[in-house]
Amino acid sequence: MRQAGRSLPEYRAIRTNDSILEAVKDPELAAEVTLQPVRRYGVDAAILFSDIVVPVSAIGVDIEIVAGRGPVVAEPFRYASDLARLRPLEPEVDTPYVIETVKLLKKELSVPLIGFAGAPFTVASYLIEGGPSRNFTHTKALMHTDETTWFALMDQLSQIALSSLQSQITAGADAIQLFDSWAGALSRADYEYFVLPATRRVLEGIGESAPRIHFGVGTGELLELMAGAGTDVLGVDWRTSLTDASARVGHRYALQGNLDPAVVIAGIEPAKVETARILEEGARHGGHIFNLGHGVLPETDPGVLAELVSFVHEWEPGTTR
Ligand code: 1CP
Repeated sequence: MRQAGRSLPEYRAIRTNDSILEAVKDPELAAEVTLQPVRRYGVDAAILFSDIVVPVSAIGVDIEIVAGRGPVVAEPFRYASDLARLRPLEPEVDTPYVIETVKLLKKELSVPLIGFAGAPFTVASYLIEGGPSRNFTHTKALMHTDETTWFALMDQLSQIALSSLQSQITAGADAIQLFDSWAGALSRADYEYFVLPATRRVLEGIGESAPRIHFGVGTGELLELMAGAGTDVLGVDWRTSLTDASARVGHRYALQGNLDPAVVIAGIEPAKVETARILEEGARHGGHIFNLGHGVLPETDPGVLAELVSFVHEWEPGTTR
């Protein structure tokens, strides 16, 4: 999960004033940043240090990551003519530094490495809105007024995501996560018609070459559809209990989640109570990967997170109320 500015002092110490998009071009640095939380917390997997907009930036879209805000596109995509600003991603040529970072990490890591990409809808939302958005009005306007352009854009972005993921798997990533963070903004009908086909092309394109995790925020109403896109693990945010998620998607999929990141800030005691409840629910479901329901909030105390990781490791089913 994105760490929203990363709360670790060792991260702030090695990050220069360069944008994160520059930092990921330095494989030694990107590998070191990936390793930091593994060392500090003893978590069971590492997530590559990169960003969902790295591939579109690498093929020439003028995009910056603005501190405290997120990805900002100088000239938002609005018309059919904007499609010419994208082209297929050639990972060996366009993002060799991502491949190199994965290779470096495979030598260093003793836990699995998760590679990732942004799902077509979520990346499109940044391109069309021009930045982070609350209501996604331009994105929804394009899908509802110019289907041809919308589906062509989804097609381009699905190819870009798939190529990027395949290159990470070839370099050694042990699993991949597809982030459709903002899909929860859509109705079921719009998700199914306008978004699902492109997402399915990405996840089915990966097939059995690596375990797949599919995640979005506020997607309680979309879970069955997101599971059906072709995944092994379904990420769930804290708004939907794992028990409800389990009833909706069945036992064919493992679940990932879903502690509310704000509860970690409330303190270790409330965090343990909530975590125990989640672990019980996850154990009842079967396959469960514990994590936060979304990224670590910047003001999070690393000490509380470290204690929480130990708590999860030591917990056994049936030991909590
Ligand atoms: O320079 C910085 O340190 C700024 C903070 C930051 C970081 C650490 C951004 C800006 N991106 C990242 C790295 C990142 N992004 C990772 C690597 C793992 C890690 O370092 O923790 C990952 C997996 C992402 C994925 C990502 N980027 C997502 C999907 C996951 C999620 O959190 O929902 C999204 C939506 C983005 C866009 C993005 N990049 C950065 C920000 C602040 C945002 C979100 C902006 C918004 O709210 O719309």
